[in-house]
Amino acid sequence: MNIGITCYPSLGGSGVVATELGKLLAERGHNVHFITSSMPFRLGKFHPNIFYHEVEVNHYDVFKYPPYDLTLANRMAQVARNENLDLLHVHYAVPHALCAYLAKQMVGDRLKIVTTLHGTDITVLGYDSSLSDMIRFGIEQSDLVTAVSNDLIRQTKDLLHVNKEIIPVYNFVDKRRYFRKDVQELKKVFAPNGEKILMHISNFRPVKRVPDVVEVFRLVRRQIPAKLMLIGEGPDLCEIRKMILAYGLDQEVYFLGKQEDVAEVISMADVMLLPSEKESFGLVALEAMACGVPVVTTVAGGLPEVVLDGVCGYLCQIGDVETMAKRTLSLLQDKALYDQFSKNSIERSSNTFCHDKIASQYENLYKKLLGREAERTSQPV
Ligand code: GMT
Repeated sequence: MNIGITCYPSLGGSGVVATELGKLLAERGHNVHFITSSMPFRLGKFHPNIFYHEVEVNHYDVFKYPPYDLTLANRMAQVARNENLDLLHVHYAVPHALCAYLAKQMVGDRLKIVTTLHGTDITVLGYDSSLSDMIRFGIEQSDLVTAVSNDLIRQTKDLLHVNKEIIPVYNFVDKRRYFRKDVQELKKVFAPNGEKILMHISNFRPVKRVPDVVEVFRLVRRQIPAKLMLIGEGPDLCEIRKMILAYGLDQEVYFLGKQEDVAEVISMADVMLLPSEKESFGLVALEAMACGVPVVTTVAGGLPEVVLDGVCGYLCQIGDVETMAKRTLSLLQDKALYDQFSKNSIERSSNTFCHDKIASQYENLYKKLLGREAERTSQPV
């Protein structure tokens, strides 16, 4: 198949999933064309059947706002014609589903549109009345719509009342790259006296509730020696630095910024903290599980579909930092329990969220949409 993929190419779970999926589809022999504003950051080395088509927005004085959406739609249509695309798989509804719809109007009905909903395109933008009708339209005009959790499907239906089947396809991790790496020496640099390492990775936006991470860390440190590693960047980072200084914890917390080799970094962690108030899936939780790191998180959104409570980590109420600290301590102070959770996490990530299985689900959905025979080996979610 000739497949076009559009996503946000910079850091972010939806871009990671889109890029990793593209790589898997290319490994399966499909021609994959990324149509994005810059090279997707996870694309990495050269792949013989992966192509990158840059969306370049020209600036003209007549425009107060450069028309990125129209340029993207135009580029999608060009690539669809030139490369004979069978389908465009767009990740994140806004504006990608609408741009794909426009491209399809230009190219003709043979071009199919697959839209994957990732979370904030519904759970944040869906509340914005200046966008919500457009989002609903984009979803309803797509030929196939998937969402990364059942909870996100429920929220999409409740909020936007869309008249469209939405198919759940979970996110995945590539277990050939996501496993616990040997980072003993590296870990000593950050925790020279054998301190436990708590970790948080996010885009430091309010929905991630990063202040809760700091509160949990403070409570944990009252009981055991521990360090905190914060990975990523975003609008709340400044406030978090101030908070850590005010608590006198600056020698105990490491700010590592954006990281390329996430599996290596995660392998240093003892517990991953993800106290989000919204999270359609929580790719970071899955990445941690794949590396055998239990996750202490919340009941928000799709997280209960990823992290099984009392099996791979703990699900707590949003904002309940005392319980999160208690659960973190229970894991860190009981080696047998910790090892069991670690084993359960690896098993769950490699069974339920196996990269091959999820790639087959997408591939079979494409084939069905295009009227081609689906592989018999695939398992529905
Ligand atoms: O987490 C974010 O704010 C980034 C956002 C994105 O679009 O990349 O993440 C969303 O998509 C990820 C991949 O499907 C999910 O794992 C995240 O849970 C989801 N974020 C939210 O729902 C807040």
